[in-house]
Amino acid sequence: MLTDEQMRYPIGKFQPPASYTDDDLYRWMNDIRMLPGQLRQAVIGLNDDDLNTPYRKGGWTLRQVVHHVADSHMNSITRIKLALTEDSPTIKPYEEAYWALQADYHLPVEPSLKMLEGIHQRMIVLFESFTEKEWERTFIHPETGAANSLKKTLATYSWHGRHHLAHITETRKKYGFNKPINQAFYIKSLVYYSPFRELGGSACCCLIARRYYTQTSANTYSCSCVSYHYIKGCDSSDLIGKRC
Ligand code: NI
Repeated sequence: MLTDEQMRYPIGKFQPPASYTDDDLYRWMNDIRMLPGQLRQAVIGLNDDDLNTPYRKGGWTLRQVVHHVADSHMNSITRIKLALTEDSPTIKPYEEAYWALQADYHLPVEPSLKMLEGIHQRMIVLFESFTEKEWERTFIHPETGAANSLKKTLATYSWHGRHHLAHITETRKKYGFNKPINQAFYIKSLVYYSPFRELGGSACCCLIARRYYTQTSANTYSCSCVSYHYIKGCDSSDLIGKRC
């Protein structure tokens, strides 16, 4: 179990990458693809009291963490698009500590999970379209004056998502929120994932379907697929959006 101090950076601080190989970019893009589903799974079964638990003394509650990730990545995609469409623009920072005190941070986490699903789907389409020229485009952060390339931005938000995901998963371990979810609602996540590298480059398919089961009586469950991610080139298009 991590101490409060270790909980500040449960996966370590962000280290600017030493390299940006194709494999590095591919791995970070996968992190972006997976995060919305991983976050959804991380909070499943948490009640209001659980969500109002800080991940460390004086830290944000799990609820604030989820809303923060949505706000942060919303700002990120704005910066990405500014960098794509303007010549090294200076972006607008925001006061994340004060954002986390606004009324919308008391909402259930669902609105922010939905935001992240949409934002990450759009981020991935952008990243997949990039050539070396786009990866090298930059924006300026006014606090440091430094130019941030879009490939560094990808690395940063891969880390940022995993960093906050760990706040939630480690807090669940700490407080025993991992009690078996045997309530009216649970989630099963199905991942069909075939990296195109392993398929010789000719085919790629990634379908992440999340099925929600709602217990309707002692022995019956209703089920719905509510979201999925799909990577171009997959010939399993008959699976897309299929109800179960
Ligand atoms: Ni953050």
